[in-house]
Amino acid sequence: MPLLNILLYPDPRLHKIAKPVTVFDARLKKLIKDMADTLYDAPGVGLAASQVDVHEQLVVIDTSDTQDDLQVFINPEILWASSETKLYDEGCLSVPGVYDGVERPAQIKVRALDADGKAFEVSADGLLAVCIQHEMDHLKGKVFVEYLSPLKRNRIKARMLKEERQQRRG
Ligand code: GNR
Ligand code: NI
Repeated sequence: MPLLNILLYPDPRLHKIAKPVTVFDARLKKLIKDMADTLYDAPGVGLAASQVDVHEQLVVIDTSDTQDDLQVFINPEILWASSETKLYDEGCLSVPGVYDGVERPAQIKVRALDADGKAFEVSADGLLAVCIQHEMDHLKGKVFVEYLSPLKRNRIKARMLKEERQQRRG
């Protein structure tokens, strides 16, 4: 069960647009398993395939405290979003150490496919609604820091690049 490498902002590969999944085979199941292992190891509440340099519309989410409620969303679509919004302090495994407020619809209804290619719909609010929208942004090549002011985003970018340089020097 190999852990996958998570791309770090501002890696340009985080801005690639994910393509729909069309083949529901053993390779897809293995990718889901490896993404779940990577999510739980991090640990995080959600992981989009884009973050592990696989540009397919696949997301794994587990908002439980006990890491035993994995939800898989393939080719997800937002069917409905509330006009009511909520400000939530978001973080991202691709931007470690950064947390900032993002305003999004508070409630959503989503249609997606499961690991077997079967369609399902869910209504979500709270952290699950935030997380689904955050992960779907990743599939569109968008990282949450792009909602912040250019000033904040540039500071985050500079800090991430500096840490990356220090990492390389050991
Ligand atoms: O682990 C994560 N926590 C989180 C907290 C608030 C809002 C969104 C998230 S998603 C994030 C994992 C991640 O980067 N997913 O793409
Ligand atoms: Ni993220």
